[in-house]
Amino acid sequence: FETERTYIMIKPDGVQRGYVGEIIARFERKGNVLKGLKTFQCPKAVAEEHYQDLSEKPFFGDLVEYICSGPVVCMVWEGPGVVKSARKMIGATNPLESEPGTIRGDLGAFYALVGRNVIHGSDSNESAEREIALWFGGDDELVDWTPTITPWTRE
Ligand code: YYY
Ligand code: MG
Repeated sequence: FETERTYIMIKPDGVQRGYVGEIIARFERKGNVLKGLKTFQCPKAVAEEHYQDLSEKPFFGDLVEYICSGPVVCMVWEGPGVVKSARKMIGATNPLESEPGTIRGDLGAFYALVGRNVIHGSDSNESAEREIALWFGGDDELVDWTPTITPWTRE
């Protein structure tokens, strides 16, 4: 597995319901490395750019409004194959269809609303780099570090 980065964001419902710590703990437990973290009140233009591929969808306006409805928590996680493993940990888009044990399966099914699904994770390496550049102001907002335990955890 290649060491790579992904963009993870706790959506306003996840923040309001107090799941920031629980979600961060799951990514840490998996052995990923936290390279960037901030709370952010998203302006409409950023949400529109983030979801640009969905701009023709009927739910686009609601989606943008929801992402801007309260603070989000923006994160960059690094790890081997983390783009795919994060998507697995997050679960299916619709919380009612996400498996138990996934973040959406465990924390999202509260609503039975596909749009309120607690968390975002990049769907490819290209999306990850685009989204990191969009949500973080530049490399000064990220820290390049390696945990001291790494020789024990990686071949
Ligand atoms: O990557 P993921 O978040 O699992 O789903 P996407 O297909 O990229 O859609 C982004 C976002 O849009 C989704 O998390 C909820 C919302 N959405 C919706 O409100 N209604 C749909 N039918 C599909 C997606
Ligand atoms: Mg997506």
